[in-house]
Amino acid sequence: MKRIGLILILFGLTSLLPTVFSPATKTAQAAAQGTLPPGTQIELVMTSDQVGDRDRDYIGAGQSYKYTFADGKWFITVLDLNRDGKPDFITFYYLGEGQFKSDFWGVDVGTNKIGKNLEVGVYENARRAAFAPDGNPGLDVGGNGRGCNMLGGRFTIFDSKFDLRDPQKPVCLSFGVSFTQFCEFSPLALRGTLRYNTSVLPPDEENPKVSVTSPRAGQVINSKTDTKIDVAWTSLDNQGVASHSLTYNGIRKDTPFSTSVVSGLPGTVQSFSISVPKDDAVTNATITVAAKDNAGNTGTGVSGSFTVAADGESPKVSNVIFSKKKVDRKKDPTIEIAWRSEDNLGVIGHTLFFSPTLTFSTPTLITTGLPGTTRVFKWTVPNEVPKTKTGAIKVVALDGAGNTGEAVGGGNLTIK
Ligand SMILES: [Ca+2]
Ligand SMILES: [Ca+2]
Ligand SMILES: [Ca+2]
Repeated sequence: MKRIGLILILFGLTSLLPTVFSPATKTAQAAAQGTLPPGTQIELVMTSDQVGDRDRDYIGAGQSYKYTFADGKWFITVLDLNRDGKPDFITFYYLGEGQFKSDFWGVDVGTNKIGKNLEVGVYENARRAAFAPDGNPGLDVGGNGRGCNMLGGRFTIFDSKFDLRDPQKPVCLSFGVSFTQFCEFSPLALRGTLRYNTSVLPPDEENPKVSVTSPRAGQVINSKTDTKIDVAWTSLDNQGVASHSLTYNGIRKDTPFSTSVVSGLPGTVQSFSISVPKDDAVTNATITVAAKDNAGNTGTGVSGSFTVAADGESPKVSNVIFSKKKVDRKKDPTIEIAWRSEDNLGVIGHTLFFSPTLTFSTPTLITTGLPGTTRVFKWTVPNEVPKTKTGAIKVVALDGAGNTGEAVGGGNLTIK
């Protein structure tokens, strides 16, 4: 049910080129521009939807494509089907060479059935170009042996210039079209852009993407000591981010708030510091970063939920105990250390030190970065630790605001 006639059209066409596209001259003024000269700028870029392993746009088969002038032969035909002296139907053919030698594509764009010529604008409700009913613009992108019997879609012509000095041979000087095609009215699309000798960019319909990397989820900003919230993010856009704005959301004194912090930050900026009032307290706090592109499309990212707290309270550590009083490394070099720790806002980490005496003047780091919920650690005493009969272990607990508390156990631990 899919037509594969394009290759026949192409072979027919190439044999006619560079003469005028004669079958059309009976009914319309037409021109084929023949092999495009060196220095031509042309590019066809397409992506084809695919969902899962099997559901995909038929024409593009779920693949992405990009062809430029260097990748093969290109041909253009221009038609004036409604015979008012201005082109209303254009076809671009691509015949691949080199690594693309088995590729061929055709792109038809027509405005003849809506009584218009090829003018810059947005064209909705497109139908298969050669058979478009009155009132519908025409589109048809096919290739590599695949074509649609019926199709829906839309396209935007963003550049369209012709040399009309010879009415029998309208010549396309520059053209740009971006299209979305639904083959056989499938929900899966083939999307693409064709640009011919144009510096005009296609309309930007893609939102920027934003990811906020700071503050982190669970982070506590201590408003007794910290004076700012450091916000950091990454933002990307197909045509570049133009500006950023930041919003601070949270709950202060049981009242939710959403405050615009800054807007109009340049697109290149990806960090900002927000001042923290002394002793401020905010729960469920988040920062939303919105990025805008030049077409006004907006994308947002939200930070992890953090807390602002006036935390002057350090964690408390107690009951540092051991599974044994004597470690004989020749027999069993391990010892279990356990402790208690607590904090008004929660302990977020533990660090353990060993010292051969209670002075801790030359401590050995046992471990760091233990989770706040971990309160036991099995230590394998390394050979570098000196022998002692007065060994001691210090446990340091850290809260989210950077406060630390510690306790020491032992003083009589024997290591041999
Ligand atoms: Ca016309
Ligand atoms: Ca964009
Ligand atoms: Ca605390």
